[in-house]
Amino acid sequence: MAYPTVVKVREEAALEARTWREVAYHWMTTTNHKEIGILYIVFSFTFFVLAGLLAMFIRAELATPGPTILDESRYAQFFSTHGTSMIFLFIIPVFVGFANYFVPPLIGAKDMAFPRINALGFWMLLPAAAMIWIGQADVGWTGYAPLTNRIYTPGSGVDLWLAGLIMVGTSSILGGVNFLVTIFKLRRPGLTFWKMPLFVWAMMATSVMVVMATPVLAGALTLAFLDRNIGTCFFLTTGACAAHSPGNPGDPILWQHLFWFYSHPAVYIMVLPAMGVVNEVIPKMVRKPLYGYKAMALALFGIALIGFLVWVHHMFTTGLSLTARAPFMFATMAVAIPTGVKIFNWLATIWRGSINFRTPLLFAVGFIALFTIGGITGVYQASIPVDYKLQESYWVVAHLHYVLFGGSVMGLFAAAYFWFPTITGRMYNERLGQIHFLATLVGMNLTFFPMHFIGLSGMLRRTFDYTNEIAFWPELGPLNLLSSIGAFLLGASQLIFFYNVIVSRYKGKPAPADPWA
Ligand code: HEM
Ligand SMILES: [Cu+2]
Repeated sequence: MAYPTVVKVREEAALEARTWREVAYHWMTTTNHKEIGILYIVFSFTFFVLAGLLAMFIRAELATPGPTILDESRYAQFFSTHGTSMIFLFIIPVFVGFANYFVPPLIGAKDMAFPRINALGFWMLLPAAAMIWIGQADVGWTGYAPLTNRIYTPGSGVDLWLAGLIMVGTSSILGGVNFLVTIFKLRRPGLTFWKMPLFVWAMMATSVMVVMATPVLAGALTLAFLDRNIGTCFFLTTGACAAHSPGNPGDPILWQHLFWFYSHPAVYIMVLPAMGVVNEVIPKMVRKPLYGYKAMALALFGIALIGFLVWVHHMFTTGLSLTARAPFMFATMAVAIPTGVKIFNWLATIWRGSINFRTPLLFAVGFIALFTIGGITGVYQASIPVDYKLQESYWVVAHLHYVLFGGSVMGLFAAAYFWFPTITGRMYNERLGQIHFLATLVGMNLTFFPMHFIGLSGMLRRTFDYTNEIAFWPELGPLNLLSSIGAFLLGASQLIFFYNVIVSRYKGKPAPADPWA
């Protein structure tokens, strides 16, 4: 009877004896969906830290008026790389990671439909990230034309940024197709769409958006690249373009149409997976079935559909006619309907549940509260006249962080704590998780809430120095300082999360069969 133990001991010895080369080779060649999921998650959190460090520089610079630690061009590079990385190298890939790990088992599949393409999608992100970080382009995450043209921004930074984003986009499309084929073709027999877990529904809606929107971004980036490098005139009206094609000039506004046709849906590409997570977490933690399953699934697709019909709300001040703009105002406000369905169904699920106040639930409820604030400030911006005041101001920075930090990142933390026991087989430290939640909640509101007032007081986003503004609006001093203090608290509180995850991964208590019983 000693035999199995001996084999086991040998296997363990073999595992320990693996050199780092063998381990590296294993991870670099794996096509297993769980391992690729982990690669995505580790990659994304690395860029959360790096882009978060840039945010600390930004807020340190803005803590007081006048230049302090950065200069103007460095500042522009930092907020651009911060925005680009947070979106394309953190939030979007991190949910691809969790979905890689969980979608196949949730639908009874052994792996993704195309495991090698899955690996390719991940490995493309590395050179892409390197290009974006080496490039340090200073054109915002939006890369507006004609700023990206070589006439205005020479050097190779923007080329690297464009090429990097084309690779990120290609990786996204490969992932989107893979999820759709997996969900459509590899479900276990008998698992109809109406029986699928809502996280799978969310990934299905997200993947439809990825597959429909991302090619438009990739195309637009390619055109901008051609404008820069072979002198085409898609987005440029001045210089050589005015001379050589007078009757057929390019149009910088065309860039905005193409960019926002992708980038508004991208907001939902970043939020629908978080909603999917909240759909899984809440029923489990309040020990009640989800209220309104079908409505929740349809609402995901409702949001995805409307998400494609609203992009012009980013362009209310570009001189389009009112007739062109008005439908987009109403369409934008209509997103509140499916979103409201979700919010009220979550509240109805929690209502009279037997509530288990553990960390995943705290972050899920944090998601509902903060995402709702971001949604409400969005309705103000959707109103054309109000947007004339808010456009390009710090109000927008407040809004976008309530949606992306309050929404996507809170949902992401709910996922991370909720699935930590499944992925590692161990429990995280509950008390540290709760402290992390509280510190994040306080830090996040302290950082971003004052930005609404900073914006209303007349400070524009992408501002490096507000010495002139402060002469007119003295409140900008204390408000900016408050926001910076919040940012340092927010940054520091993430260390609690990383400490908890790393220590618990090796030393945490073994997870019981049902960690949330
Ligand atoms: C760690 C906490 C964070 C802090 C303190 C922070 C701070 C800031 C600040 C101050 C700006 C405005 C810079 C300017 O306009 O001059 C900014 C821009 C931005 N942030 Fe963050 N941020 C944080 C996290 C995030 C996250 C999690 C995301 C997205 C998932 C994000 C996405 C963006 C984007 C897209 C921009 C716009 C960049 C641009 O104007 O092109 N940030 N951030
Ligand atoms: Cu939008």
